[in-house]
Amino acid sequence: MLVGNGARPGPERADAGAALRRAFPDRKFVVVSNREPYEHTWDDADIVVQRPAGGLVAALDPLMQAVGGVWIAWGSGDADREVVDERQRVRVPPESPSYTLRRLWLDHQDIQHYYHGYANQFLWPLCHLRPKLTRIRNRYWDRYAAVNRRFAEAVLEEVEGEPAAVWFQAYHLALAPAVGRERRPDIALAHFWHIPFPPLELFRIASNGAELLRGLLANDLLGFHLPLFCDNFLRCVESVLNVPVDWERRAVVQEGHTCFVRALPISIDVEAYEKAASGPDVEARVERLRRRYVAEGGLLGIGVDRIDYSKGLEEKFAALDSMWDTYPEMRERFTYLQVGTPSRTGIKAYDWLRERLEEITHWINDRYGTATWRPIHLLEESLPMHRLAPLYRAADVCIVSSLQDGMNLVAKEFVACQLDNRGVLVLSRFAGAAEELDGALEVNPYDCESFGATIREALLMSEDERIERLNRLRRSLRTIFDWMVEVFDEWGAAAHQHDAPLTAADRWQRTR
Ligand code: ADQ
Repeated sequence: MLVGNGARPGPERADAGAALRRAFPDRKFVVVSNREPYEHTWDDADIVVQRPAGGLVAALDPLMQAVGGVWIAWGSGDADREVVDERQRVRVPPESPSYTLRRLWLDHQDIQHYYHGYANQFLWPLCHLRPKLTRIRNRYWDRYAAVNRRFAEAVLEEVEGEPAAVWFQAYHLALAPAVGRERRPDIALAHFWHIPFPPLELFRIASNGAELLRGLLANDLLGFHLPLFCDNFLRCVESVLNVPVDWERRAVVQEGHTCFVRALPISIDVEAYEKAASGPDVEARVERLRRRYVAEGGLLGIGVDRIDYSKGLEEKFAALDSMWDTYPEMRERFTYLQVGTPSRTGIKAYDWLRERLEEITHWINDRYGTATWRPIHLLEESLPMHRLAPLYRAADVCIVSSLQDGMNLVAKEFVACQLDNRGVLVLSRFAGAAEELDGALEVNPYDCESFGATIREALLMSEDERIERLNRLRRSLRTIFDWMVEVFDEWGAAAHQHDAPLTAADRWQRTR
């Protein structure tokens, strides 16, 4: 049950587990991702367990706890090797072990070329429409292919002799499904891509594009956030592989195997955010936060992003500059707090962006700041949920300025935490969330003057309009469990009825 707050009731964790069991009653369930759900690290002479931040891990871990199975991921903690058995496995969570974490080891070259290289300096900029930032290097591709093979080998070891359903996550693992399919055609395979898929004109930059597409087509179900990304993928298949696409069913049939391509927009654990934003302690914290950043009667804006060029942070700061410049009455009245987690450090485009943001922050603060007021606070930290939720609740406006974004979970987290009906969401039209959430003020982050004017409009909005918009936002907010139920229903249908006529789910999907 959701805590309330006008959000529509939706499925719960148990429903997601039930949907998985309905789809695959007798199969071993395996999740494969680059990041691991638990990391063991040294703290002086002790080994401690950390849970890396991130929406997906936070959502899939409870599901795995409920249904059991194996999660295969890169063992990235410096004490990870100390706790695994001879098959590189450890039972998690440590306090009540309920599923197996199988770790895969990456050496320095793997991390440089597979992870920082092909995944983050080729696929990421390509999929976020930034061709100039792509780096094409043979060594990146070679390692990407080799590490994908190793992930697939690990899957095959884990499911040896057993029927299985294997779910790959994200763009790090495009090739692994094909290796799995070739060796074990009976396994049910699905993949969720998590980021946009580029249009054909850009995808043609990928020298190994055909292999990427073939890798992904080995799945029974391939999920993207938006129908646009499905269409982009299917056009690439048609053109690059010269394989016919069944546009009616959004499917590709090859040698008797069908890959269904579906738009399955992800969400958050709404109830968990509502809870983290509730209670007397949180109320006191919200008051303290407001006192710290804004004067009596002042207004607080926030943004929460990884420091990544796809998030449009420079554009957001340009819009804030334009707003304080054009509307001087907003100076000293409105303060902006940007929480930005440093991300992918060591990659030039990321290090450079971080420096630029610090520079722009100083520049704006010098230009408009006074002895008692600092316009922008840039907090380069990763905050746990119990600190993020009160911040969302304390803000009068949350600004999401993505230049390209598969979905954007921050927009949804902000809506879930609006227990005081205080906040207005300013949301880039280029975030996938803008397709789904109804009630945000939409902006074009490239148009800094109108973006700045919209921030002001959000801050001066009447209470009636604010509440009306928040109610619409809550009604359009689905939970991560809606997403899982949809994924498992679609996947079950895909795996069991490759060439069957349209299912009810197919028909429903096509009306979206
Ligand atoms: P990301 O690009 O990482 O995810 P996003 O969807 O916004 O983007 O998720 C970020 C997550 O990290 C959120 O849960 C947020 O709370 C958290 N986070 C960000 N900055 C933080 C900070 N400073 N401190 C603490 N937490 C912070 C990719 C895609 C998205 C897609 C998701 C899920 O790029 O488009 O929505 O995967 O599919």
